[in-house]
Amino acid sequence: MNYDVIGDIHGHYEKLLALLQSLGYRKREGAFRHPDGRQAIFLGDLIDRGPLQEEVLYTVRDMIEAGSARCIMGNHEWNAIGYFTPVGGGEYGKARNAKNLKHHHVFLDQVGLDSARHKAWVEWFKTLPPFLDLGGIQVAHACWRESEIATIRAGMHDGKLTERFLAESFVKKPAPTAARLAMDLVTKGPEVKLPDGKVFYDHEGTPRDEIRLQWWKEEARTYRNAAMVPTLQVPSIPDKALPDSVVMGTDSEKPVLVGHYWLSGRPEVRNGKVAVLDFSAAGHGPLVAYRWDGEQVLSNDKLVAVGGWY
Ligand SMILES: [Mn+2]
Repeated sequence: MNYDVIGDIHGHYEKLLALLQSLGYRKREGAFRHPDGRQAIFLGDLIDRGPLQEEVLYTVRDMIEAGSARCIMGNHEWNAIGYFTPVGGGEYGKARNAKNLKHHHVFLDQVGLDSARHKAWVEWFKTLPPFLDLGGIQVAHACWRESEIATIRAGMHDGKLTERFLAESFVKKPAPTAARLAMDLVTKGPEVKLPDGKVFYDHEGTPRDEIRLQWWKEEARTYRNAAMVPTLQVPSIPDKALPDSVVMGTDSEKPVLVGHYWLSGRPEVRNGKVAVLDFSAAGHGPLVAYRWDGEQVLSNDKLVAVGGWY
């Protein structure tokens, strides 16, 4: 089967419609379908931030039910499950505090906190697998590493996470569970604490002592070369060797396609083996798809970008 792998939508329904149109999908019998039988693969983060989140959810859900799409779980769907799920003592899997509300309130405004629709969408999020092995390629929201994928696979039944694994994935204290560490890596990617008490300032101006890693840069050996930070912040990242515990690259034998990273600039694959398809559709960037037709070396001419500036 050939696939159209689609990056993070974050409620931007107008970009989703434009991209599906441009890829050749047409609405028939209630769902978008491709005349050649291609399947759309959504990389997660359907919700939060954008203006028409339920429209995106209905569109994707209808495609899945029609057999014309599959979708994996992003960190925003995982967080949404936690935000809805009590874990005892008046607490939730994802704390209902101001910081988390800031990232989730547009979704909650649309569905209504603790409403029947809220519950129904959370139940649907639980049906999304955190990764898919599609034969010739593999997809996850942020990173593929065999050990963490194996941990998650062991926590799945009938193609979805078990309630028990999900509950374990919300446990941070006294120490994060294996389920939490695996979900963190696969849906949010690897991070490392900066040495010597150093910090950088993220795009909201918040000081942070941990950096996201451009894990696909197998050759990167220093914090500065590996860091995923705003360009102006690069000089403040130490040009010092990464600790041995940091693993760069992926051990997947097949090409890996992910979203999550809010890239900017002209859409390009990272290399022949890794494509990152999030080019900030949540902001002013385009929604990006990779049209995969069986090749084992990914290439830029298979990318389709619509609905944004770059
Ligand atoms: Mn994400």
